[in-house]
Amino acid sequence: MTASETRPLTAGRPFPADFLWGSATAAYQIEGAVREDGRTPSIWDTFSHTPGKVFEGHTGDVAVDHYHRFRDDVRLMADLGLNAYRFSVSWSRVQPTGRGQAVQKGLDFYRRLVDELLAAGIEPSLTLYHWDLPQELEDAGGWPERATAERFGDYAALVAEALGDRVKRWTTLNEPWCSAFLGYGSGVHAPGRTHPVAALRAAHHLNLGHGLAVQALGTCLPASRLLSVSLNLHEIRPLTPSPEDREAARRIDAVGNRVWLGPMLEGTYPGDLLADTAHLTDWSFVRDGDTATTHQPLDLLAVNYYAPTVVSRVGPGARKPRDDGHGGGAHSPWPGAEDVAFHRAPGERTAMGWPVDATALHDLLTRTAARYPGLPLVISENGAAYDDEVGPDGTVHDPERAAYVHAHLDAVHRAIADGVDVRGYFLWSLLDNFEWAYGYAKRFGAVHVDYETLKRTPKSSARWYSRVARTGELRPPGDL
Ligand code: IFM
Repeated sequence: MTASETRPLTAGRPFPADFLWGSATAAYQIEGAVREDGRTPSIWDTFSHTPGKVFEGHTGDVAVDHYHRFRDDVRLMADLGLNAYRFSVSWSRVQPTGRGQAVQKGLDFYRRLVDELLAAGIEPSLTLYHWDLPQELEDAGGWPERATAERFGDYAALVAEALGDRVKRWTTLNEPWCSAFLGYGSGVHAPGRTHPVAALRAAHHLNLGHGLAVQALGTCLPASRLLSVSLNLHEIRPLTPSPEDREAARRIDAVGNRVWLGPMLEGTYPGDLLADTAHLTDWSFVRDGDTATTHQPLDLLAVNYYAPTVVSRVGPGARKPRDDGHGGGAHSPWPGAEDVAFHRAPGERTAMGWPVDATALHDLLTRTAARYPGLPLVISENGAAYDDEVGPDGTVHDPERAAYVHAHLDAVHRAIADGVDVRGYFLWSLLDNFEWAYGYAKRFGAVHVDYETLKRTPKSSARWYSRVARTGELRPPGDL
């Protein structure tokens, strides 16, 4: 029995005193103001304006207008008692062509945002890249090309020079798996390309870009900096204990998780990944010295978790369920795993159709900590979409979201009790926002946004999370 299993389930669960209680967002999902102050299109502007790519043609043109309302949004966080906020910088707002001079107005926006956060006692946590590549860099070849990684290193230096005096917590990439494999493999994300080799090349250049960015941040930032990367690590479960299904799990672990963990944290690509994809590429785009560059010291590993991945192996010609929770489509985002089928775990689901399973988060944290001892973890995203409605009295009652977050925070607490060093939790998301290919149809916010008026209304789950953050103690939603 582990330490965590000996606690009574009804007791309040105290978290470490310096635990970060945050919320998270990303630039394209909330900012709007896409043509203001020198910003130029990113791949998501182009993609969302391409008919048929995003639900009902929704775009991030206005999003939730955070660019103009950031002071109100910081006040909302302060009112909720949060002590940390994770946001991303829009590359095309601060360096519109993806190279060369910075645009001061763009940088000034982030300076004002950070100053407002610091004044409110909220620690900023800055992500350099949350999927919105400047379109000009995509036109030059995008992430499948090495030059994009080099540009990303330069961009990291530019942002660090501008904000390094104010921001201590820096994350290079958010969920590079989505950038590479949904963006260039299945094509359900921008830029919408569908070639497995382009996706693998993109993965390597994202790893390389990460390494170059960490080097640049190390040079430009004071020693007190904390550097990380946010990975959507897949907690993979074989459908049955059969050797075939375990082999399917191994393949997905290789192309879902170890394609990042290997080069970033161990300085090498996993041999089994190279073998699984040998029919597609010889990986000659990885040059001598690259995996030394990708392998840079990090202060934290940031983990995004929503749901487990259940897989089985299918024989040639068999019907293959493709419900991996990433939008389906004709093209697979899993190169080298062509004979793997995806299954939805039974039981409760969120509005995304994703199963609710907090035990998988505990397993993911303990397994990751065992593999990388001494590297603290932070949950940089966790949360759930539900079909929230505004009641006749103007309030939004979302008990399912509070229950989801409670169960996952309980899993984090159990992991900490079991010896895992988890430093914080960032709820995805602060606000309802543009959920990529789903447009505004899926609401992940703790704060409801009326998309007609842009009015913000904290949901009941936000009030519950606020009590947890203020007291530093987890209690079930019904107890508060
Ligand atoms: O909205 C996204 C976010 O941008 C990245 N992680 C998953 C979230 C929910 O799909």
